[in-house]
Amino acid sequence: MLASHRLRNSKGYKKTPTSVGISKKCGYSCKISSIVGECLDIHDLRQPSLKLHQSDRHTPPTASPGGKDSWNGANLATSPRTGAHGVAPQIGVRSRAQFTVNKSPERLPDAQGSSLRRENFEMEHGDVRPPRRRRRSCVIMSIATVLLLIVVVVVLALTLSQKADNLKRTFIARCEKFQGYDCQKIWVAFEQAHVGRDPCNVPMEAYDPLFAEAPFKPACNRMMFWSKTKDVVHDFTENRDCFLTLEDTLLGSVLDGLTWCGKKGSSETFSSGCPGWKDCEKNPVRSFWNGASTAFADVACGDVTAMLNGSITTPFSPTSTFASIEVKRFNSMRVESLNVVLVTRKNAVTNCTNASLRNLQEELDDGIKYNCTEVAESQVLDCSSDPEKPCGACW
Ligand code: N1C
Repeated sequence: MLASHRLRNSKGYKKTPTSVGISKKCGYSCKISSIVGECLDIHDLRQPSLKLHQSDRHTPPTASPGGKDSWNGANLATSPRTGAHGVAPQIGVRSRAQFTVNKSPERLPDAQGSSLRRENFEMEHGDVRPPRRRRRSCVIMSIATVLLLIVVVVVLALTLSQKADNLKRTFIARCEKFQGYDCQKIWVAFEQAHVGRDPCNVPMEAYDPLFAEAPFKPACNRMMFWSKTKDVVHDFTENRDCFLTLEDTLLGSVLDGLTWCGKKGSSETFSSGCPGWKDCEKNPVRSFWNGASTAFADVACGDVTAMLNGSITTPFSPTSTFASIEVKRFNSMRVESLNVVLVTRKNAVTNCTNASLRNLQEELDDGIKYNCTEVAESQVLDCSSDPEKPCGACW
């Protein structure tokens, strides 16, 4: 700090320091060997900042924690060339001031004192001109940083566009497993629901053209609804044909597990940076599932099944899609009964007498019969893995 203070305040140091210049300043009255000390004694001690310097000049410079002096980055580490606290001259720094100092030690009479004076001098003069080498590495570092930034931006852009491409590829590939549909047309109907829109302002109705393109067909007595049992129910329906979930229909299947959204002013579909399920109510994913669940429940008919989770205290949660949308859409003109399969584990916390299930019964239209069966998860899994077993025997 002190050195930096001196550098800024001493008019002598602002000039390019040379042995000749300093000698002239001394009026040739000082010897080259005591150039630092005596020059200052004669000319500069009237300046308060340099009085400080004078009194301080026998004090070795203080190194910052990184081993660098804080004002010019000079290396203050012990140097074999300059002694215990010597300043190692920077390679490539060729100010004449340094030349003078480097040459002078043999001629300095007072070994310790002059060595310290020399340190101060070298510290203060060695780096007055910015070293060319440091400047060069600065330029190289800047170029490298800019290049790195460009690479990062390009990679990021490619990754994002690839992700969006992946979404379309997945959509089309899943869609093509269903025969008799124009998957490109369905993709376009899907896109129009969210592209160019605020991702928090996509209403359920935005998907009506999509639902019109691939409508949900009634599958009486085979329709399976679920809540908080996604894995076990799909494990079951993947292996057995006797039940059909929303994810087994074309639209449910193409979008299952995917995330998507648009952005205002953009014609793209994004698959990252989209709002989460609870971030805002009208996000494109939530609106799709709400719309699809409504449409799927609207066509429910005959005996309907719902697989609920017996390992949680509220298997019929009022905030679930099943409770808040589907059950409300079951119409007694079409639906004869709702059969709840309560999937339990060893230490089940819930059974068919659960309070939330009583709420479910009350929610149902009069005229829709209600049944509840507790079924061990292992029994459902056994049934999933044994296609020969008749579905009626599973619970
Ligand atoms: O809120 P939930 O269950 O009760 O919703 C399940 C219910 C099912 O009967 C489906 O018909 O609602 C329908 N449904 C899906 O088909 C579906 N597929 C994937 C609702 N949500 C669906 N998802 C995702 O599961 C959805 O993105 C959301 O995150 C969960 C909701 O599952 P949940 O709470 O277990």
